[in-house]
Amino acid sequence: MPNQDIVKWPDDVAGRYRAQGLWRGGNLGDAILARAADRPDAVAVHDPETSLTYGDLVATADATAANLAAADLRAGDRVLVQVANTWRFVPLLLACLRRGIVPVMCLTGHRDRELTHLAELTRARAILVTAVVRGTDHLALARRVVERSRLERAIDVDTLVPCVRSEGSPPADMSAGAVPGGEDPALFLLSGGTGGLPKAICRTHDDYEYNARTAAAVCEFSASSVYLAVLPLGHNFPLACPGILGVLGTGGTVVVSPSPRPEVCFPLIRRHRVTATALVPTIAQRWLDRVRQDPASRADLDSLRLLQVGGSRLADSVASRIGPELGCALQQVFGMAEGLINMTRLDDPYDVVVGTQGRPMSGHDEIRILDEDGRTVDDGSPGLLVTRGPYTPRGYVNAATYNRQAFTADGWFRTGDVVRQRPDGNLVVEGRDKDIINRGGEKISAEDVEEIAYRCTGVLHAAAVALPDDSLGERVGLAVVARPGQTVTMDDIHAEMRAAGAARTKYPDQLHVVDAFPLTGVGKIDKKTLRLQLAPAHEERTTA
Ligand code: OOB
Repeated sequence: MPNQDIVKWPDDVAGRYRAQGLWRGGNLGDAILARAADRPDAVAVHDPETSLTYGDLVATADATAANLAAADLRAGDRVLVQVANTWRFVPLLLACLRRGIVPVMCLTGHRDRELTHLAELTRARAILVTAVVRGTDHLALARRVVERSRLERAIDVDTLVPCVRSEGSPPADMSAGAVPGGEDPALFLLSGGTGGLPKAICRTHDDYEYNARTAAAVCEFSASSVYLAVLPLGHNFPLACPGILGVLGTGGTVVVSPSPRPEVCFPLIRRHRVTATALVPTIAQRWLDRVRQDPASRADLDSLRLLQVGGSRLADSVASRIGPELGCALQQVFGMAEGLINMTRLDDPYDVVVGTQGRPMSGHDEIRILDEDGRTVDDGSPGLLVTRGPYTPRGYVNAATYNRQAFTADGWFRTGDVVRQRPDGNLVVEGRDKDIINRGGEKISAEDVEEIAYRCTGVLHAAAVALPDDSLGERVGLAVVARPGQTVTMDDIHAEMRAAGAARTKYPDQLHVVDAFPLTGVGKIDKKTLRLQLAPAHEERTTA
């Protein structure tokens, strides 16, 4: 059985989701392109270089599917995808979905260490890459990973995804033959959560289609919506919350931005009359700064109706500036690759939009807030958020042992987030109970940073912690106890990071050599106290 590494929803629960019409049993790619036949001439995708109509998109996805088949990739195969933000991502994704080839959504920041791990974890057969991204030769990287892993080949997406014009002809039907769908795997998202290297989350055709459709409904997307995809396209937020899949599923247009910089995004918004986009708080802040510095640039944002912000905590003081300074509505989104998406609603009162991270997007989401003993907290008290629902899978891929920790016996996912629920149902994220660093929305496992730090000969003990950062929200702090008579410098640590082939975002931003770590009662490193001890040193940081 090829999918034995995947945890399915229990049969009775799946049956209920189907009976309620939440899960529709089809192929996600087909569902997303359902509107293409009615409007082959409408624009589906723009990027700074190319525009594709819905007809072109189907024709291009079709040609891509043929190229995937020619590369001997078949339904059920898994492929690592490390693609830059360009138009090619969209037909590539649709081709994979319609052929049942399962993309594993890697980030362009991933290097040898993460890619090799993901290849083994997911038992992927190939890696599909944009050859060069911001000066990094990803094809060379991919070839190196092929040599060191079970991967059979590296393929440049420029050759895999040709631009095919449909010349107004109705889109061909690619769906002939057995098309995977329903509860089959559609794609794997990655979790940067706890426990070392990234884990994979299998999202099915049914659950992800429901995810994109529900988010699009909450955000009131329609055929006139124009969505600017700014964040890395393989991330759940720009992909399906509602993102690319949500906007295409309603017949709208996606504009792909190669960069989050306001100098790049603002002209794209103006040129394509963008109506909605999604940002992490760090980038939202940069956009606000841009408008403050150059008030005329605000005119570029005229068409923008909705700015979604999520991925890490948006400070109330920044939230309150978005409406008045950017001239669009704010929606806070508190989501996760593992499923549950919370959103403030478009007609929510000001205090909800500015002061909360919203509530579950579906009435079928179940949430509970628990104390450390697993009991529901008193109303309004902070506690650990757990969740189940029609788009929250019941386990990570190929992670039986870890799943026993991350999920309760009755299938609730432990998010690791500490929240409180207001009487109006909205959640406020108060903190977290998981050992990660949320660096500008990118999640870094403290354990992985420590694992590499321990390779440094001078390091006796290592602890990575989140430290405050004015622009990123959090930065990677590393505290070490040196071996007697030895020194440890930032250069030593960075050299180990390089030797390990780790993603650049994991490199510590700040290093502290301390005499000893504070310990908890049971003798574990007390990271809460350590963070407090290091945070005041914020000003004297050593920056790489
Ligand atoms: C999104 O997904 P991931 O998988 O990169 O990260 C999930 C984690 C959450 O468990 C939480 O710790 C944090 O990121 N987070 C937030 C937040 N949104 C996510 N913390 C505070 N406030 C928020 N608004 O980050 C993600 C996925 C889909 C949509 C939006 C975000």
